[in-house]
Amino acid sequence: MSTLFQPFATQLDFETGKLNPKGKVIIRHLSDMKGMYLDEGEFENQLKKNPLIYEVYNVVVPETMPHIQHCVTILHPGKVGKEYFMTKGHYHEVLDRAEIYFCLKGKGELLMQTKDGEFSSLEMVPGTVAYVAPEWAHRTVNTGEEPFVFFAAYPGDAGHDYGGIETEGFVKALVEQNDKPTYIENPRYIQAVK
Ligand code: PAN
Ligand code: ZN
Repeated sequence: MSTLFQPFATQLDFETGKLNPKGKVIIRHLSDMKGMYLDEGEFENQLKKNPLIYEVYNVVVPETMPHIQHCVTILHPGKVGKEYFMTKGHYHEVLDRAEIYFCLKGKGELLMQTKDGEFSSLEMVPGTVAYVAPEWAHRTVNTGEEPFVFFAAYPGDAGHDYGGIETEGFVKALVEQNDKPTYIENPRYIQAVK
């Protein structure tokens, strides 16, 4: 056998969104998202039950170039007050690394922003292939009533910078108003210091 990295395949179950083999699993509960939801009282209330918010199944490949990281996220339905369940969101540690999101199941929104405070969002339904361009932070939000499942692929060395979003927050938040997902300005958003 050559010294080259060997090709391999992973099986994705379209029903559950899970991978086989499972790879590296990341499970985030509400308690992992302190300070991220607008309604702090409702956040504290729901901490008693500490619901599962999302699961990420990562295929294990080296976190270096020229490899391609790939994974599936299962974002569960629910709300904290009026605000829909969402991922933490991040910039890539190597800021100019892009990413592709491919929606397999459920529905949601992909929120993106730059360090200059520019904001963009895309609706995600099964079949949507979204391009997260270089330098855009990204967060997903489940606006539906079933799990929102998407596949992602990104350069091996991208890494994740969560600190930026923990400090800044997102420009906008997605809340239910008159039974519809509605964007509102996030009063706690602070533009990044560059
Ligand atoms: C995705 C995300 C995944 C979970 O695979 O990592 O959806 O979101 P957070 O990482 O923000 O918790 C991705 O964008 N990877 O780069
Ligand atoms: Zn990413």
